[in-house]
Amino acid sequence: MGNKRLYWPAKSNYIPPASSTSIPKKDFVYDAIFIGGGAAGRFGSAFLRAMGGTQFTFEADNHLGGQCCKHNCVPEHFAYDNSVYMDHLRWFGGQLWFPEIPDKLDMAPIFDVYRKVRDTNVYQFMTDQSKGQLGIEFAVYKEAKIIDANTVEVDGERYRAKNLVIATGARPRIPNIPGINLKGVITHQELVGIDYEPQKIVVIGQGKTSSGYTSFFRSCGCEVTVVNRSPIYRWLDDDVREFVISNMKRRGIKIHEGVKIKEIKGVEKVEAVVFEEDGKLKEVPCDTVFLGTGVVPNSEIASPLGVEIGPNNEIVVNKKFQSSIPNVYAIGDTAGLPYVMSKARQSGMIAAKNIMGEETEMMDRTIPEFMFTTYEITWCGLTEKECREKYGDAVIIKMPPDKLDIGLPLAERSMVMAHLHPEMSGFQKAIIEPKSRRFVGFWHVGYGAKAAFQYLPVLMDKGLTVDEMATFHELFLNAEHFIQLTRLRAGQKNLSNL
Ligand code: KPC
Repeated sequence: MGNKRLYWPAKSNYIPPASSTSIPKKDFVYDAIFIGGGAAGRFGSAFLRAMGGTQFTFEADNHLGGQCCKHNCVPEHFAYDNSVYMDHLRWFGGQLWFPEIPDKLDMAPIFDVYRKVRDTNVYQFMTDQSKGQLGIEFAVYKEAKIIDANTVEVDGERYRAKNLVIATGARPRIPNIPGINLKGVITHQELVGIDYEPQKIVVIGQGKTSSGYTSFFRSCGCEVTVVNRSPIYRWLDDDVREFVISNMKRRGIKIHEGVKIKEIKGVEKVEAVVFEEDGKLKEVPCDTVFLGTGVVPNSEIASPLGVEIGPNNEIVVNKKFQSSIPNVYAIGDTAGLPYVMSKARQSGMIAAKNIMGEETEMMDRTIPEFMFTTYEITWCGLTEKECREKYGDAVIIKMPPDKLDIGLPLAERSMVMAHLHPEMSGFQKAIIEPKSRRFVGFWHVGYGAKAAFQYLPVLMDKGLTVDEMATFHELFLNAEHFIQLTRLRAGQKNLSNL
């Protein structure tokens, strides 16, 4: 069974104007041919062009920008934004000036709106920017076949390049569970094209993408049950995890951890999920199963080359994103973990630099991460436990302090929550290695701190101390309270928790 579902649902009507796309040259040797024009391929192509190189990018789908604007980042954030509004209306309804909302709100029209805007605005922007501003040469609806390390075949014609860059992304991992092919078993890809109204959803697997959708389903008023093989969100700091999970449960999401999924039941359509928990068989009725069981890199295209493939089907690369054949690069999700946008885009840039003769490796920076529930959860660096294990000690600055259900933190977007439901306004934590007085981790659950987490790891990697942060200028009231809280402790010779 495995990963045989390779279709790309949620079809789009967008067709780029012929004047925006290019005709590849047959009697020419490009510096690079990119296979795939998603985030990695598009940024790589743009960077190579900017450096004066020649490229051609073959895209199998109808647009550049890849899964990001089709099934991943954009719909995920759109669902999250809707989710927060619905969640807030549910908690605020009937108080202050807030109206009451119905128990069940439909999600199909939400994705209808998303698809319309995507097809007309986002795809068009991808075309216009790529061609007009960046000078990328590309063609869409073009399935490329690799012939050798310098040649691809498209529509029966052969094209040549000094380097090949494989940027074919990843697909959802479909677990081997009886009933997995029943109607109503969907991934985030099918969700975007949903044409019925789910009422009862079982989410199998709680990854960083399914987490946001889990809360979105609940915000819409669905009955939502999470089933997971192991404890969920094991990557989070313990205090952060506690706040996040307790707030999911507070909103009525049922969570079963450490379970063994036995079967997805149904005749034509999914009807229930059966799993084993504490040695007992349990059955949760549902009309939809949402899979959050990870992704698999699309590396099959490289099989004619015999490049090294890793354990999760990724093309194995070095820090220059070269495969085991030096002039064949793999970038983005095709090159394996981490499956994050920043790596996708940077890997394109790094491959382009190396192709153009500027030897470059990906810098060993701390990578910030985020996920959604009805909160934005952002982090970089170590958990408190990891800090104690590594350095033997940790000083913690957090808000709210232990056992205090107070309306803090509070800033834009958490103000009303902090006043109406103080215990739910958010949570944040900074972790300091006390001997060096350096920050080693930042964690935030709330709203509006994500942008800061693009810069905090850079400062942290440069050795940011509490004494230095105490000199920063906060824009009070600010989503992350790290600056002002740090300043309250920086005067201490021996730092203590706050
Ligand atoms: C709005 C938007 O830019 C989302 S799609 C991004 C795809 S890409 O710029 O190629 O990473």
